[in-house]
Amino acid sequence: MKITNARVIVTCPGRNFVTLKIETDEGLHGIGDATLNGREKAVVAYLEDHVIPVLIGKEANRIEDIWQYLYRGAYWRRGPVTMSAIAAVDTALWDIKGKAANMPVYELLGGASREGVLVYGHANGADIEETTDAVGRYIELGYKAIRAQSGVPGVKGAYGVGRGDLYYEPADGTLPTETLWNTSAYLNFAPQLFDRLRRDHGNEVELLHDVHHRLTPIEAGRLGKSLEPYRLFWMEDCTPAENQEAFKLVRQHTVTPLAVGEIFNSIHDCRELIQNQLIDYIRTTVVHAGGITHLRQIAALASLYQVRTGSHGATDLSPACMGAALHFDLWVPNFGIQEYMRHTPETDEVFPHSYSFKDGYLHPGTSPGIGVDIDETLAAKYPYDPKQLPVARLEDGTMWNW
Ligand code: EZ4
Ligand code: CO
Repeated sequence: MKITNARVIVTCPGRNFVTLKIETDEGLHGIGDATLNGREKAVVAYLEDHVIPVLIGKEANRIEDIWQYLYRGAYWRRGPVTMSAIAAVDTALWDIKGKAANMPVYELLGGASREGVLVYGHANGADIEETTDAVGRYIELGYKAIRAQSGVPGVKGAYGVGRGDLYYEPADGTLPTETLWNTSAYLNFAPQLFDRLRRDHGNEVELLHDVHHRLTPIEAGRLGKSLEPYRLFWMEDCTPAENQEAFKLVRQHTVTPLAVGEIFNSIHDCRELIQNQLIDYIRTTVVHAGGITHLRQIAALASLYQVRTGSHGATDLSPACMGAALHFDLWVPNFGIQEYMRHTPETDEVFPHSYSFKDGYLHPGTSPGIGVDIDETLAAKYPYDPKQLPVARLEDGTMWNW
């Protein structure tokens, strides 16, 4: 089965998505997500100028060989642009292989290891009152695990506070929105938020929190310690992870479980954190970390150290990524949890999919392949709308981590 054609589809049904569609001489096609939020066009150019020309005529069944060809063949290894482009090819080829075998991708990987994929939803609000109400609504919807983010008194632009709680989308400006950050106000506030959430909602629901790279290692240790009474499922991205040794300091001070990795794109980014058991959950996902082929290597490494998966699943990851991730999650032995932010109804229409939510779990469905397609006619009605992620500064003007 030869690859005869491949093209990139850019669409903006509420937010921008980049999708690679690969066609074969047997009439089967597959799709893969290539969306890199705020940097979409870089991946489009990478695919169109450098990847698609070498795909034409290649054997579509040779997923591993094509992965190695694109990875080694670039000479310039790793990086989010390269690895998102490779991921799109890889996902589309797994989709095609599933269709050729008439099996859902989780069957090709080794079959289901569980009945459903535990997901966490995003509850957020401008203050504690709004946030606790939002958590209550997610519990009513059936969620067993909920990420809680709240506006912080005195902080203009705390991370994760949406406009309306269902479809939070941070990439909101043609030029980056400037937000302000105040670490001491946040460190003072966060334990109050979780104290209130436990008092209002009890101990059964799993609560998660994303620090979004804002703290230094010792501040992260202090936050983790102060949140211990509220038994978080995890504290995410508590400090930037370029310097992975920094997590030793965090670990020395807290037993709050740690999750890192949504901005990682290769097993080499994860290796030190995993091998030194400095994290509990690895958050790499299909689209930004080289596809299913690479993600399973990361998961295998993690399994040696009892680190479990907790893949990124924000709205900027398209339904094509979500579908592929759910097949992976249903199979992977050391699964932990999957992030799940609902897409807008317009996005769901552009990407018809077989995955479904029930009682706090997602199931990828049993359609052959990844179970997600793209309606190209509908996609063409939503032209690309350039948007960038915000930036953050401290109150004295110093650039900080958004
Ligand atoms: O800010 O995906 O855990 N989820 C997150 C996300 C990221 C966005 C960036 O594009 O941190 O909401
Ligand atoms: Co995050």
